[in-house]
Amino acid sequence: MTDVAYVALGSNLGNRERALDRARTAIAAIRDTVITAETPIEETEPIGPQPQGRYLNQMIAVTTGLPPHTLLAALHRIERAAGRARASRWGPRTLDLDIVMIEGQNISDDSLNVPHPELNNRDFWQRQLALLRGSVDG
Ligand code: PH2
Ligand code: MG
Ligand code: MG
Repeated sequence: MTDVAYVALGSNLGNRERALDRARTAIAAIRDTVITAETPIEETEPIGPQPQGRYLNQMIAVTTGLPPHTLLAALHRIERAAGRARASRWGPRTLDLDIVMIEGQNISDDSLNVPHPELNNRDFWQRQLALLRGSVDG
């Protein structure tokens, strides 16, 4: 089975643009997974309690033969390999990779919620997702 998944990339620590570039390269190397579309990178105001720097955010569409939790594990490995530093939940981080949506799937368990519960609160995710779904659907 092939799924179409939408993955959000975010960084607000260190060389943010390089973190996103490297993340895309690493995602393209995940087995059975192909990046089919990317949005432009946008700079966004931080969402969350503590004062922190602005984020670079981007979303990509992938097709993948991996089950959702296997894709998630691969994304977590990429975050760790990026030397992800994260002080706290919602706090600044070098790289964050979130599965925002998978076409035709609703998942809700201890490790994965898809669609991502924050989708409704993030204008930039909604805009980026609309762009990608437009280009995926032709
Ligand atoms: N991610 C967070 C917390 N706050 N703010 C913006 N602008 N972009 C993010 O990706 C983001 C955030 C936790 O994952
Ligand atoms: Mg996140
Ligand atoms: Mg995350």
